[in-house]
Amino acid sequence: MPHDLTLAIARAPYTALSDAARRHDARAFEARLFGRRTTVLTGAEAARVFYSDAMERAGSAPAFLGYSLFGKGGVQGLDGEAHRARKALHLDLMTRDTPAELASRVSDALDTLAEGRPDLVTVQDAAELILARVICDWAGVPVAPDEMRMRAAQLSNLFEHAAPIHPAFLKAVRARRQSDDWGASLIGAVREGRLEVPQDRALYRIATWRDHEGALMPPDVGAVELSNVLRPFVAISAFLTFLAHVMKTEPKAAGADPHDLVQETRRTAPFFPMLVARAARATEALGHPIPQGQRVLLDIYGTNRDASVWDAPDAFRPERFNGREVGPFELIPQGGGDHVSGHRCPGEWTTIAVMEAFVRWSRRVAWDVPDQDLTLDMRSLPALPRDRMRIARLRPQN
Ligand code: HEM
Ligand code: MYR
Repeated sequence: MPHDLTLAIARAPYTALSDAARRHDARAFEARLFGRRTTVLTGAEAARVFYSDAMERAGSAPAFLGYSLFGKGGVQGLDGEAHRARKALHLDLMTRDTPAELASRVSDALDTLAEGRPDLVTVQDAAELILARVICDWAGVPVAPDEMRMRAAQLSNLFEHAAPIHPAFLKAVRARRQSDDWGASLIGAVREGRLEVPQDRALYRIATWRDHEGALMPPDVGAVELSNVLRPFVAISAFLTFLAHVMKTEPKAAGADPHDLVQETRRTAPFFPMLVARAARATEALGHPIPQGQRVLLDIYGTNRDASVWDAPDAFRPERFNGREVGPFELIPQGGGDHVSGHRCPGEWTTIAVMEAFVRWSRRVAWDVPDQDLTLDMRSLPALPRDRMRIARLRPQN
């Protein structure tokens, strides 16, 4: 009887899979999850199998994610032709200029924040509000000034409480319902001409997009895809919090090249712990057989710390990225493999650009770090610092 990992994952969502791999002395092994046989894959070599055409996504994600983070009917759960077509919608929204444009808007908002010389800022909360404002404006989604805080909290609740290991999960469920209602009414309003949105904006493009069979998306599915643009952009806030955190806790952050610092932070931050798929046909990984229909978990956190790829994987060393070519399965905080044909995150370039803008901004301003709990809450997803990274006496540097 394979070992049941359910409790271990609830206790240590980031490290349970690589700990189990060490115990099995294998990077592909069978375990149980909620009583069901599950293959666990960890490390760059095994990750390649997770992205092979033997895997499918439909119906593989745990049901709770449909009520929280992802909603129902979105690109994350599609396969084959339907996935390719829907993915093209997301990739088309990300033109060559999009990452720089979004990063520049965030950079301006950060400068405005520092000009106000606030005494105390909680990086996580301030970033969520700034990012929500920027992405709604960019996407053509109208939000009244007095509504903005509510929408930012709603979008944040989708990813901060997505897993039911905490009573706050109910916040995510409520946020999902509100977000789906909001999105469906926006899409209806655009389709009926009650809301005028420029044709190049994400809201308009999603509302009028037709699939490979020529059909519009049902409004609730359109709402899920709209939230797939708004929510993850707001989730970049967690990476900005992790950046501010390493700037305080990691001696090597100070002089690092911005790109290297961003990559090392993405590699090490406890953010998206693991992914789920199912074997569409019998296959194998590193000699370990995977029967058809079996659930398969990919260990994201452990793969980013794969010792056969990264020297001293637990050490924070931005310079390891200097001049280094990174393979498609080696650094997978936002998924691995190919962005077009696979499920890899279409927002990866935008995430990197916004993070780099934050690093550059941090070097134009000064702040103090008041006493607080800087430990990461490793049982929460994402595992933010417990006090959400408070900074004090934020000011432009002369
Ligand atoms: C997919 C993480 C930012 C849109 C993914 C996946 C991960 C991820 C782990 C799944 C990969 C897979 O299933 O193989 C993150 C993290 C982000 C982030 C940690 C930063 C906080 C963004 C941004 C956008 C975005 C900024 C868009 C504006 C999406 C979409 C998918 C996706 C639509 C589904 C793609 C598919 O199923 O084909 N992301 N992402 N993400 N991400 Fe991101
Ligand atoms: C996004 O919003 O799509 C990207 C960032 C969300 C990170 C949320 C982390 C919680 C993920 C739970 C995954 C459990 C997989 C079995």
